[in-house]
Amino acid sequence: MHFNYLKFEKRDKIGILTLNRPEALNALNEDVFKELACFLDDKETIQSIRVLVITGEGKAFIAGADIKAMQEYSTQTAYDFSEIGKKVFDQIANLDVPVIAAINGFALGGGLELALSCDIRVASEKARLGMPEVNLGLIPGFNGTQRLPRLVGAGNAMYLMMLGEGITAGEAYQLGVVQKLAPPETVLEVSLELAGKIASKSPNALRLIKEMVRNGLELSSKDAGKMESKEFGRLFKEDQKEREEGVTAFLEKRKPNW
Ligand code: DAK
Repeated sequence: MHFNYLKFEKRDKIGILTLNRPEALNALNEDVFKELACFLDDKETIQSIRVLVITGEGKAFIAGADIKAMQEYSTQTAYDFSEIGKKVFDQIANLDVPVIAAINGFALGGGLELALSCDIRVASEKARLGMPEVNLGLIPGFNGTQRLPRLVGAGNAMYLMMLGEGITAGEAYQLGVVQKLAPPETVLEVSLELAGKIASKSPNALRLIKEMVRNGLELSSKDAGKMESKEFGRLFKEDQKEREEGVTAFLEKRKPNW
């Protein structure tokens, strides 16, 4: 598959997807979204990896939605942009494999929203993150108004969205927006190391953890608890090879093979 704005490579079982539009700080326009949707729809590629790492080429992760392109939007093109953007963000959030955002630089607006749709965020100590939409008379429109408060609480989310100022990676780490910091230039390396550890775990358990957390956030804690018990019970069906292998490997004092 040929892409103009994406690069993809595989290192062992880890996929590295790089947004490659550095001249515009990897800003998201419709073409970038179309390529992302196409990549994420490619089941064969996704099934061949255990973890996906998303990063940006150059000095930015993603500096937001493309502000220049927005100038020319009609009602229809704005609607199309919104539809494809939301599709892509949901594709990332619902991907069967864990997704790590390796935030190498600016992660602003739609760029931070994309990082929020990933499961874990690693950031360069020099990165700046923020939701500057309010400065443009906009609001975060790719579910950021929902994902951010679920991650950091309503007060912190309001603070970031209402002020529209960027914060340092260190501040983002303290708030819980980012789960790990890395010295500049090593963010990909640190992310890959983390991805490698995760890739050694049971793929089925990883998929279920992701499903339970994401679906559970939409349910009452009572219903979420029921859902978890049901899935936990299903792990003890006879065809659950990974659970069988994990437990057997522990008892045989060896590494599981899945
Ligand atoms: N869009 C388009 N181009 C951008 C861009 C962006 N978001 N950010 C940077 N660029 C371009 C710059 O215009 C410049 O292009 P040239 O002038 O060279 O042609 C090039 O990238 C390099 O940027 P700078 O020269 O500005 O680089 P600096 O290091 O000086 O500054 C910066 C870096 C990140 C502080 C600055 O570029 C900046 O403030 N960028 C804008 C950040 C921003 O406000 N981002 C939020 C965008 S609003 C929607 C859903 C969601 C959204 C919209 C709609 N719907 C559901 C419909 C989301 C909205 C947003 O994300």
